[in-house]
Amino acid sequence: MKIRSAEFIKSARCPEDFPRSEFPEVAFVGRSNVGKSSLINTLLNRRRLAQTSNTPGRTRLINYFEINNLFYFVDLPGYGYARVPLAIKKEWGPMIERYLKIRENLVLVLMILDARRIPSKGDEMLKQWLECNSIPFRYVMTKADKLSSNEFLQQRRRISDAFNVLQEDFMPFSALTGRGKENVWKVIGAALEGFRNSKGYAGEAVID
Ligand SMILES: Nc1nc2c(ncn2[C@@H]2O[C@H](COP(=O)(O)OP(=O)(O)OP(=O)(O)O)[C@@H](O)[C@H]2O)c(=O)[nH]1
Ligand SMILES: [Mg+2]
Repeated sequence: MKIRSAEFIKSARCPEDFPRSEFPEVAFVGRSNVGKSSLINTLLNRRRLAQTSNTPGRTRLINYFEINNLFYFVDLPGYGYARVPLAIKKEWGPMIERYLKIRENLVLVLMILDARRIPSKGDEMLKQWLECNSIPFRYVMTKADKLSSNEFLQQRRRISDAFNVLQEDFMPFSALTGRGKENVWKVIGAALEGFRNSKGYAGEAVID
């Protein structure tokens, strides 16, 4: 994917704040500190467009980025980290749920999992919730650089068992090495193309 432009648009908390545009959007969800913002930066070849941190709970609002004047990436706050203040934890559920339910042009959710960890209760609840609400989503196993090839395969088996889905459904990724970047773009590209086709758009392709 050629990135011609990538810019931060706004931080939103409630539906009134969401952009009123027809652009399709791709959202990134997962536990705090799992690497959602880093994944966005890697995909966009930017170092600090989405703010990242060693401290969980860095992203606290719904952050919109506009790419190539054609679509949005939406960086969501993470869940499930014990040290995040209670007020923020309480706000997370309703804020994300509202977002996921209301955005008609949400073409794909990427659910980010730490390759080293077994899915948490929060991960499982989110997976079930996405399924129940027929929201299209795919899994990315990030921080793959922290495991050897064998460890990664072992972990992928454990995680896929926990979720009861095929191992192939988990895309390996590393923000450190760039591993998996092309593959994740392929999945995003297919979702964006599907949206364009469903709308009967002609002209310039989203993916090049
Ligand atoms: N080694 C390694 N570190 C990573 C990777 N992705 C993210 N990190 C590190 O993990 C930490 C958290 O990354 P973020 O991208 O801020 O995580 P987040 O999911 O956006 O976190 P919240 O906004 O708090 O929910 C940072 O210190 C990153 O440098 C990766 O693929 N490999
Ligand atoms: Mg973040």
